[in-house]
Formats: sequence, structure tokens, C-alpha cells
Amino acid sequence: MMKQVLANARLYGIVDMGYVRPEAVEQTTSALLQGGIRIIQLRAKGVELAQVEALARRIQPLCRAAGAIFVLNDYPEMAVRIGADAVHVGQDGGSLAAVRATVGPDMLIGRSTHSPEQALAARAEGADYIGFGPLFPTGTKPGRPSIGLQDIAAVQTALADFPMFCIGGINGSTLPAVLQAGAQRVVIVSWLLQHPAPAAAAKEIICQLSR
Ligand code: TZP
Repeated sequence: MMKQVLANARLYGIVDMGYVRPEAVEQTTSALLQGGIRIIQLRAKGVELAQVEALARRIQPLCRAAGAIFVLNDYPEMAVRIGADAVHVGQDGGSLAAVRATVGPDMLIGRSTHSPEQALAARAEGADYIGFGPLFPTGTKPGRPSIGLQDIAAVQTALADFPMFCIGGINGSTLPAVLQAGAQRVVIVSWLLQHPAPAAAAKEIICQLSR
């Protein structure tokens, strides 16, 4: 069932604790859900584990009530403990076989990829979806080299229906070029989290992604 929600998702939202005050996680999550986003990740880099789990346990029921996928970034064992729908791991997150062994057969697994080779490998290794980027330089991942738009179309063609979410520096102004380059799905972090009207902004982006 969550596989179908994943297949239908065009916009992926992240509650990134680099941008969200801890007391505002419910409000932020609700705004993203109200905007129509049906896959939401908790990203809490540098936050103490017990605190990550507490935040996850606050976000998860809101996602569940909306029929949205709740993704925990990193921490496969915690994802199992709290019953997350998905876990997202970076290139440094170990082999996907090891992650699968930890989370069991049903949890969705996402993988960050930064090149066409990594994208194809992630699917071959059993990822359920990938992130592909950063397309542009972004303050959300400072120092990470951007990969540009030139490989999106070929990778999306090679992956056919496999869910590939382009990420990194996407906003209302850069989205048209990203779509032009062949993207079908995107992750938007800081632009949505800093937007004065995030739900309306998300709706508008989803509209553009659905054309
Ligand atoms: N992985 C690749 S780029 C990125 C992550 C988590 C950050 C994207 O954030 P933003 O604010 O949408 O550029």
C-alpha cells in the first residue's frame, strides 16, 4: 500500500531540524501534509538519538492519519523500533543488503545518490526510491558538489518508472529548469520550510509536477 503512495508521490518534503524549531515540528508537518505532500522525512543531523526518536514519534502519527509515508533519515534500527514506513540512508549508510536485513522485508528504503552510476547501483541493490543530487549548490548540504541537470533525463529514462526524486537547491524559480531537464519527482527542503505559506507553495509545486 505504501508502495502505491510512493509511486504517486511527486513532491517529497523534509522536516529538517536545521530549519525547524523543535516546538514547531507538528505545525510544519501539518502544513506539508495540507499542501498535499504524501512522503515526509525527518532529518535531524547532529541531534541526540533520544531526541530524534522523540521528534519522530511526534511526526509519525500526523503522517499516518494523512495516509502519508513517514521516512526516518539514517538509523535503520530506530526506524524498526518506531515502526516507520521508510528509512533513508546516504552513500555512507552501509550496504542496502545490510539495511534490508535490519529493517525486514516490508519497510521502504531510500538511498541518496550523487551520480548516474550510484543511481543505477542503488536500484540494483534493492532501494525502493532514490534521491538524486544535489542538482544545485545548497545550504542544506554545505560543501557538497552540485551535479547539475545534464544527467537527469538519461537516468530517469534508464530507471523508467522507478521513483527518482531530484534534490538540492530546488525552489519555485529553479523548478521549471529541473522539469525541462526531465525530472518527474523532486524533494524541496529549505525553500518550503522558509516559505511564508508552505501549504499553498507545496500545492502549487505539486500542480506543476502533475502537468
Ligand atoms: N541531499 C542532497 S541535497 C540535500 C540533501 C538532503 C539538501 C536539499 O535541500 P534544499 O534546501 O532543498 O536545497
